Amino acid sequence: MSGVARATASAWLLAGGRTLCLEPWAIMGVLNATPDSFSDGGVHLDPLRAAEAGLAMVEEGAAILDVGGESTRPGAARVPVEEQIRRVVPVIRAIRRASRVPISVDTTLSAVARAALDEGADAVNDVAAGAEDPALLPLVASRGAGIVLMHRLAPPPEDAYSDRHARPPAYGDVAREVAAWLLERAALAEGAGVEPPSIVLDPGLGFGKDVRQNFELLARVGEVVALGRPVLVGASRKSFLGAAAAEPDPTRRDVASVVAAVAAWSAGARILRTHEVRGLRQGLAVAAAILAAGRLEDA
Ligand code: HH2
Repeated sequence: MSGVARATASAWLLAGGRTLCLEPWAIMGVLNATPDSFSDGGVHLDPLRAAEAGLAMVEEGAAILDVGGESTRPGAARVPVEEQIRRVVPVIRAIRRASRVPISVDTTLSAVARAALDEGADAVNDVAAGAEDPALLPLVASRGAGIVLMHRLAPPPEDAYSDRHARPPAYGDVAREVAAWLLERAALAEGAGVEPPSIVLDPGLGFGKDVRQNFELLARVGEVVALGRPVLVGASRKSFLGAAAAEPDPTRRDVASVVAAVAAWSAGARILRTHEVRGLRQGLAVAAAILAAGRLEDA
């Protein structure tokens, strides 16, 4: 595990001037208030139970909870604004009653983001990087909220699982193109008034990439880190891991997910999005202990 890229920012600026410490890592626990998410669909439909599950993730080591009301799995139907709000707001409200843990809302729509921020969410996780709703980046700027800008090729109805693309999505050099696109989106976000320390970049594993392209992106995530912004990686339970590990059931891919997240962390990604917090925290802690022991030997 030598040659670790140093993450250049050690904190993420959130709404209200709060910051999320990114060293040595920040685990983002996934809380999907959806009936149809690819691995936890239907698990968190009751808002109080969802909040309890979120708080349990915090106990296990999550530094931030990502609450979503629309599945982004390939082929998923779009969920209307009102329904997304109906799903996410009670969950955020219930978490907020019990805890100050940072919360991001996983949405591409400004109306959903606004409702979530009004309930005390701190950041917006936009898998469209502001490209779907032109009001989203100005909203984030006006609230001083954090923003995740993720790369994807197409919205979910037009996408396919990594192992089911009829032909590889067209990239010349996948890592270079993703990094260049994220740089453009970050400049656009800043142009809309978003503070630079509020911006996190995400290569969007599983979104418009086939199995090989996802692994290449993961292997070269240091090139996204080199852009000088905090980087989030969401590999958890995704189908490209299932393809390598020969595991068709997403809920049985948690070990594969830990290995992928630890690899991303070793390359400098600091926010790791996961459905299963405990195993990831253990994996990261062991990787960090190995690194620290290596440094002692050098001294
Ligand atoms: N992946 C998913 C959803 N949101 N956000 C970011 N920033 N990065 C990701 O990689 C990412 C994301 C897909 O995972 P999940 O939320 O579990 O599934 P679904 O979209 O079916 O709800």
